[in-house]
Amino acid sequence: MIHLACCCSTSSAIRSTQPLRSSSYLSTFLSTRHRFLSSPQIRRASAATATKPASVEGSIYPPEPELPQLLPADHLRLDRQRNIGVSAHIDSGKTTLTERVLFYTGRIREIHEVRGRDQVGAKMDSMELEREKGITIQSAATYCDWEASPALGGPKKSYSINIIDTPGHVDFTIEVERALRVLDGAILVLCAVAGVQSQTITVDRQMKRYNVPRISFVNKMDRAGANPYRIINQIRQKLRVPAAAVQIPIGVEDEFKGVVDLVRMKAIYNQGPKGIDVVESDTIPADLVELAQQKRLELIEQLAEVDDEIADLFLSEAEITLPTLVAAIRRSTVACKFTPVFVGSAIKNTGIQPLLDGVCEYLPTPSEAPVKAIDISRPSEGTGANEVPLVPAAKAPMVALAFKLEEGRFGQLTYIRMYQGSLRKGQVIWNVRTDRKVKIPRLVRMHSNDMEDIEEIGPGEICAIFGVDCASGDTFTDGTTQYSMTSMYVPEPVVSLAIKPAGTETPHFGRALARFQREDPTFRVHIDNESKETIISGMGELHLEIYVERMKREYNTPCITGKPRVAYRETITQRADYHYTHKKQTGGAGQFGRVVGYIEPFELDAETGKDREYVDKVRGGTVPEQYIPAVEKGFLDAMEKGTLIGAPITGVRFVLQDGLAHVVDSSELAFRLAGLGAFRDAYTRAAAVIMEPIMLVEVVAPIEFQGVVIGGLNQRKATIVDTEIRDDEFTVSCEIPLSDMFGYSGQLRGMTQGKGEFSMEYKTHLPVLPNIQREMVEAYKKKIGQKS
Ligand SMILES: Nc1nc2c(ncn2[C@@H]2O[C@H](COP(=O)(O)OP(=O)(O)OP(=O)(O)O)[C@@H](O)[C@H]2O)c(=O)[nH]1
Ligand SMILES: [Mg+2]
Repeated sequence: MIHLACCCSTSSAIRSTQPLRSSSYLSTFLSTRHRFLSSPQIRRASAATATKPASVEGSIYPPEPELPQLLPADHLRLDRQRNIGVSAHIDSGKTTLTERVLFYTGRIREIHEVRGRDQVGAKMDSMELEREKGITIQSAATYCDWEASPALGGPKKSYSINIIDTPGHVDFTIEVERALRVLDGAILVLCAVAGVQSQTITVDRQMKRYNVPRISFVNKMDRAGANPYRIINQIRQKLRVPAAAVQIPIGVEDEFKGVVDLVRMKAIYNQGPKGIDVVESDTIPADLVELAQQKRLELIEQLAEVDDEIADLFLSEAEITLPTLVAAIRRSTVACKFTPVFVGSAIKNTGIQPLLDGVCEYLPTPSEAPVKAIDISRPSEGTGANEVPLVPAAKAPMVALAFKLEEGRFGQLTYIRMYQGSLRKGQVIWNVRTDRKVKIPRLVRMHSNDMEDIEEIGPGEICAIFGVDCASGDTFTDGTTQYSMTSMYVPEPVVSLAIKPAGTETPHFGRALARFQREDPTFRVHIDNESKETIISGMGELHLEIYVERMKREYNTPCITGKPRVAYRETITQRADYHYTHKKQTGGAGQFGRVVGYIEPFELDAETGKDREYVDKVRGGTVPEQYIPAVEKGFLDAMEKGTLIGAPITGVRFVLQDGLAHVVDSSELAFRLAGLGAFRDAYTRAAAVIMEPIMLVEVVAPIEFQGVVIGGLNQRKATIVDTEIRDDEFTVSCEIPLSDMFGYSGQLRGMTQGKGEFSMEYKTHLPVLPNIQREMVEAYKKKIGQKS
């Protein structure tokens, strides 16, 4: 039996994929035209054809699609197009940097600071809460045009750049995830003092997951203790990314006033109000000439490590010309083998324009960022044979991915990335997952929270459609293809809390929760069957706190919340067989369903988030076909709540092999209950364990507190992973169960006279210790016993 997880956006979409059974659909498929063929038909057909022997291949499948060609006009357009994300650890200056970019490119007239004295706030932090707290909560998209100075000289060239400014706080990591999923390149911002921090490491992982090339920007060069070379070493060592400076600072801290471009060996200064005038000079300050030469050589050496052409020239001591050097930096950056490092200070308006030139020079065009879709009309049996490269040609059949939703008062705003073909306002397009046609009533470009209407958009662009109902992760086509983009990684929630409206419950309560859940796949809501409480879960206390606050502000629904609790999971560690009969005879029609099979551990797929699988191995119709999905429903019901402590279950494969039905007494309900009962029965023999979230914690504090801080962490069952001492500060990285982290911020403050800082991110779920499991199970039994 074959499962096609074809057009899944999130793990829940994957879970709902039904097994495909009959080969009789083949005739339906063959007699239906491919254009606007309904996707269930196609899916069934693919399943059916996939089970056919290879010898008949070629005769019955749809012809392999011809790849669209990029025309000269496409190249002209794409060469001047960049889609970039700005990502980094919290507070490194992403929004401040983006504000400068918008100012220098003429998109905004005034610069407003994050938490500035004028109380206006930066353009990209448009939400009231973002402005109040001075942090980015949601990623925001914008676009601008930049007249870039080419490294090889000559007249300026005009580029259009789509930018997504992402939040740094780990609780909003899904915002980074979905931005990087659709962007071609990124600016990794680092603080010139703090360097690589815990979130930098997370963002680095996310960039690697989606193969996003990056240039690095060492910001805050005006701060005391700024040192770009230390940061470059950290990029090499902690992120394991070959890196080298392409600029060195002219002056540091208070004296920072410009950069030396090591590629062209020129000094670049910002002058005039807000650093608007870029002044270039061939004269490098005398005290920097030697350092510049040394760092230029280091750049070439680093490139020689990753690029054969430079390696050959370097070894033969041949001259490396400017065009060769620029081409090598670009080639190795685009190939994700190297990151060029720029320096600057966003707040002091220094070094931003050269960074923008770097974006245009070294980050990929949309045609250089290879993207594949799955042609779900073609069989592959997991071989990947139905993967099709998408080509950003304007005349190609349209393919776009919905990567983010926002629900406003006037309808849903859906951010899309155009991968292939063009889209016009009023056009009818196809949602591959739902198999529905939709008309695009409004097409807009986003400028943070402002929408700017457009008539048409081409491939390689980012825009938004207004008033279209769909889910995040849906693929749209023009109906001539059945291409589906793969899903993105959605981390598991780690904290949950009970919530209820402070006053009487109004429809606003449910409406708000439904909206937040639709917009944010890391925010989940469920009702606890025993306590009847509404439980919300998310990525951290701040994440949930923000939603509770938004309920009050945006829905006029102040809420009362319970204490944050760790979001535990249950899973099994060994296979267990089941032979289970659900039977009930109560006067009228009875209920009968027998199922036979086994459950076994299923490894989580980190890429797709898929954590469960239902496998139908029934032969000879012992369980009638119409009841097979009912058994799966029973299995999914059982997964919602484990019997150890009532936590959701993950990581199980449920295999149905055999069974028995009764002509009169069998029904869907009977088989659903049989599936549920069988699972619960086998669960008791499958060595089930409770899993808890383990967090990666990084603490930075003055060196004199090292002893107490490490002592405190050990008390909390930390596994120390790394410690680093730098000047008069130390950094310790460790892994700690989340349940041992509550109250840590207060303790750290107390231990370090308020000078210590820590950050925390979700790493994984791991089993709790056996004695703790016993205690938890006992406590749960008691709780249930008291209630019943
Ligand atoms: N000294 C100095 N401070 C800066 C610089 N750039 C930004 N800041 C300050 O750093 C703080 C954080 O800036 P943001 O731009 O909000 O940082 P962010 O990376 O967008 O933060 P999140 O989105 O919340 O992760 C603000 O107080 C800025 O004024 C800089 O170049 N030098
Ligand atoms: Mg920000």
